Amino acid sequence: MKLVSNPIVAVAALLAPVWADQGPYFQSSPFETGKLGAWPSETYRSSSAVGAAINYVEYSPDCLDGQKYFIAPRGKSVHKPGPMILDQDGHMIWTKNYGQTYNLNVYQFKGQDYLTFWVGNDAVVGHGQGIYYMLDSSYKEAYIVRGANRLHGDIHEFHITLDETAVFTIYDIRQVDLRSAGGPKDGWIWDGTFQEVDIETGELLFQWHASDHFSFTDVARGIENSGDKEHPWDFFHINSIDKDAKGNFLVSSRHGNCLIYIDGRSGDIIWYLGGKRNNFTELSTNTSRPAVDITWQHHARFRDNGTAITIFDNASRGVGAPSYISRGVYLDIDQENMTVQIRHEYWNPHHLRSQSQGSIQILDSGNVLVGYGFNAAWTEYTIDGDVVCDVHFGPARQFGRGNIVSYRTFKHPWTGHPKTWPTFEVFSYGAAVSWNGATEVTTWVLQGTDTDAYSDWDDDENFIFLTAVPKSGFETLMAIPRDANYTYLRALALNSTGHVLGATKLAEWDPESDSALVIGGEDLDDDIFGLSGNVQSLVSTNVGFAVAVVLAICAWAVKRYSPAWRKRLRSGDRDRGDFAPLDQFDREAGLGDIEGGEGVEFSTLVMHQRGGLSSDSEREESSDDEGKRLSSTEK
Ligand SMILES: *[C@@H]1O[C@H](CO)[C@@H](O)[C@H](O)[C@H]1NC(C)=O
Ligand SMILES: *[C@@H]1O[C@H](CO)[C@@H](O)[C@H](O)[C@H]1NC(C)=O
Ligand SMILES: *[C@@H]1O[C@H](CO)[C@@H](O)[C@H](O)[C@H]1NC(C)=O
Ligand SMILES: *[C@@H]1O[C@H](CO)[C@@H](O)[C@H](O)[C@H]1NC(C)=O
Ligand SMILES: *[C@@H]1O[C@H](CO)[C@@H](O)[C@H](O)[C@H]1NC(C)=O
Ligand SMILES: *[C@@H]1O[C@H](CO)[C@@H](O)[C@H](O)[C@H]1NC(C)=O
Ligand SMILES: CC(=O)N[C@H]1CO[C@H](CO)[C@@H](O)[C@@H]1O
Repeated sequence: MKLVSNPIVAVAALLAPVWADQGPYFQSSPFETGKLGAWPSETYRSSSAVGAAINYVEYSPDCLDGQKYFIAPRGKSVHKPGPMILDQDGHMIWTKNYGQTYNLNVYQFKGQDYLTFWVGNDAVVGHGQGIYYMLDSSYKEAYIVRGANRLHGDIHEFHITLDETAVFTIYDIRQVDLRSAGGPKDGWIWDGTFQEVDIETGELLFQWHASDHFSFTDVARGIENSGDKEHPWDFFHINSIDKDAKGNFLVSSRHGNCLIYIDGRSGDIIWYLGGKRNNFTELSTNTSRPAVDITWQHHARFRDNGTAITIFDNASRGVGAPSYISRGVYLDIDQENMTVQIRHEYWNPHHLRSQSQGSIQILDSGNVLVGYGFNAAWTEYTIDGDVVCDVHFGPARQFGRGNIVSYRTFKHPWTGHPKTWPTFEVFSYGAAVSWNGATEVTTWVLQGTDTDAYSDWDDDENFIFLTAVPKSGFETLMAIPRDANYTYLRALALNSTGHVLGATKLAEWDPESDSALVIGGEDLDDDIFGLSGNVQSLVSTNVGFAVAVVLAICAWAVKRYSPAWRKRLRSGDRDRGDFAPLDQFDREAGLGDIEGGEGVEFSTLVMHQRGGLSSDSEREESSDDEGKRLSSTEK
């Protein structure tokens, strides 16, 4: 039998952990100007996955609620698009190369949490044709939801209702008489359509076509794309669906600048909020823009049992047209007296104008998360609208160009137990380990052995403890003790109570070699990992191991909860940006040298805080004329 591990080595490793993936930036001007790349990202030694890097423009510990962020980065600069989960510290947890992905979210279905998202062809003028995935906590594709009647699921909405059914958007080509809107008798439209289906059987429960109920003359955009068969007119532009306890639907029509409330049996429109047929009397007097003036909005959801609605009011018609500052709104509606009043507004501190996409979520903590869709940003607010954290996942210089976008942004609790092997790479006296999607790992343990007999995996005589290191992000680096002399190495993943959750395959180790020799690893879709129950007994009998695990867990807890550690962690970022503690950060010096791009106005980015809204309202007014000019010439 080999030497038993050396706890001193383990302690040394704990005191000087190496931070593998770098973690978030704080008010980094190189990040915002694009000096860190068109898509600032994290790459790893043990995995070919690419994680989004984030920059905290505003930061507060009040955002640390233990939940995860859900985005789906895509766009010209994103070379590996797909669904992505980040932890509250900005480290990636999971991604997979699904291609163009929209609307990554978490829903409960029959008591289990599922990751839901759309994948497909999004190059169909402003909408898409694809399918919806529901992944369980092991990242297995538990359900695939498709449109019924051979129609394709669209990017804009996938929502699991209170009845545990799925509702989603569809753009269905239909032939219609467009003479009422000044078009041809033999006209063609992309009809704003939605379906409600049974998730398990795919059975169609309800289907609704906008052109059966919504007048062509009630839209805010005139006929575009000529309205012939080759260029159908997207007259309604459906982009969100919710269903209330009464069984009726709330649908957002972007091109109608309104929300409509639809009878869940007849499909008739019960009321309009905003747009040309607005039914509501506005009670708000203290807001910069009335509730009934929502424009080009997204993501309408009922709140408070149908007595309130939240909307991402992006107020921007699209690329090329004048844009207005986007806001999140929380509205109180009285469906008896037909009144509406704005309870809260959420204004981004940098006055982002999102020409498309965006989301608003009320978090479990009571805070509000607004995703800026077309701009690579999200902001967490208090319920009253004060900014708590403001985060960019792409350079602000590129905002407004759509190079890095995420259709919506969400924050939820999530526990992932992947059924893959953790991936491992060894180089000289260093080892790197990661486990795509695993949320429960707190400690990595390195072991050595001289046998590669796989049948001996549950034979604890063969594996000798080398070191233990707290998990430090998506990837964790471990220093291999200098006195180690084994032919093979592997790493074990431990949770916070010291249970082994998984093990890497064996790596053949050559300390002279800088490049890795790994048996296994890399492939994110590797074999299903079947860890035998005996691995537990294998490690628990080893005294050095037990000591190290306790130390590793303590170190992890210190890192997790101690402000001092956090500070130290952050001071390590000094080289990576213009790091400065938030209270000392000099905006002029930090971001002031950024030159304006076509997108966001950088003077705005630098100078304006929440109080600066008034000057922007003036600017809005002056560009209003431009808006009118453009829409009149377009007609
Ligand atoms: C909303 O207005 C329409 C007319 O545009 C009317 O037919 C409908 O009854 C109104 N709905 C409510 C709930 O008042
Ligand atoms: C929700 O609203 C419905 C009527 O729309 C009412 O019957 C129900 O009691 C309400 N539920 C709660 C929890 O307030
Ligand atoms: C509608 O208005 C009436 C009269 O102002 C009021 O008594 C009633 O409570 C209102 N309904 C609701 C649901 O607030
Ligand atoms: C506007 O005033 C009403 C009534 O005082 C209040 O309930 C609401 O929260 C205010 N809205 C905003 C956005 O300040
Ligand atoms: C490692 O062990 C082998 C035999 O087990 C021995 O020949 C070799 O010299 C050792 N190397 C080091 C660096 O200790
Ligand atoms: C660690 O994993 C074991 C085995 O899966 C489980 O029983 C235990 O509850 C886990 N500990 C925590 C804190 O989740
Ligand atoms: C208050 C405000 O900004 N309203 C504008 C919203 O956007 C439309 C065009 O998208 C303008 O016409 C409104 O004036």
